[in-house]
Amino acid sequence: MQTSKLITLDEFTIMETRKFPQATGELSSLLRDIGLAGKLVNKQVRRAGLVDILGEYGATNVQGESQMKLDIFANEALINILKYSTDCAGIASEENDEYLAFDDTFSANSKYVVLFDPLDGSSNIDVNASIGTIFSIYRRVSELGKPCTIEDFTQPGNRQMAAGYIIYGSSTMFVYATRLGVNGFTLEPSIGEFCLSHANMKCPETGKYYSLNQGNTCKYSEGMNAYLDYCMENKKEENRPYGLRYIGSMVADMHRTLIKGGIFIYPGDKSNVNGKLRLMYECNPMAFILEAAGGVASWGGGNIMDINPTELHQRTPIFIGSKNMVNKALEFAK
Ligand code: P6P
Repeated sequence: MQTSKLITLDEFTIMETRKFPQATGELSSLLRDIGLAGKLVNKQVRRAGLVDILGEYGATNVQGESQMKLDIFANEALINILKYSTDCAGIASEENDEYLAFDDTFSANSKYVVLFDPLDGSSNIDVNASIGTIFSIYRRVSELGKPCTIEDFTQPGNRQMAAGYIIYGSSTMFVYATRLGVNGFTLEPSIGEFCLSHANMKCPETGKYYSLNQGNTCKYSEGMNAYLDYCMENKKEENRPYGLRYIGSMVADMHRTLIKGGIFIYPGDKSNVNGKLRLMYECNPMAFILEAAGGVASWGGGNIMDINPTELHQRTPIFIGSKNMVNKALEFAK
């Protein structure tokens, strides 16, 4: 039986590095470290119902959200692996009030920092819906050899070197983007490796799904409600009405949007002018991925990745997905 050549994440990142003779391999090594953290989290997620890891941790995070035990496990797995890697100067996490500068010599001489949401969509854990880890990688702007600084963690999204997510769904996938493009890897449990399964991923220019929490309609602007009417209008020749798909887990909704096309929206509204989702470790990485795949990501008045951050946990409205659908939505929402 012909066995197709499996290309693991490790092999793929090394092959990508070879396209840049001056590359040191540090970014590849960092991606592999994050992949290892994903495998550790996956092991716990897959058995969450069997071990005492479900249920609330009892603490609340910087967002004021109750922390699920899996949140804490995922956060600590990422921090510990990146702290002892040789390629990360420090991290910022949704679960931590402040960034962490790793204080050993190796880390102080590393040129990258990583921001992440360790387990996004964690309110879905107890109902076994897909959840995910989101990460964003920047080259630091602070002096090598010294601890990283807040300026390393508040760069605009257009300075990202790489970004990606791990989705713990019907299968576990590692999807990441560099400026070369977007590639997806599916975990093969029998060998414990992420293997290339979705090469050179592209977001279709249009799609048939819109994805938002329609329960918030009462808080939406007139323009947003006009857009919803547009989505639900009976225009067969324009493939409308669109279907509504909303899982309530950003990684799951974004993974579908990347593969099938469509639009995901979490807009500002009358009670939260900046919406709910976080710029640095949810919206910027997803924007980087979707734009590398030919999609568009806007805050409603410009590109998400052009926002100059003022604080680590700031929120932003987001309109993201198929180019034609986002541009149409912006005509209404502006
Ligand atoms: P809402 C999950 O809590 C999350 O941060 C994202 O993963 C998801 O897209 C969003 O919030 C869902 O928010 O208000 O619709 O429940």
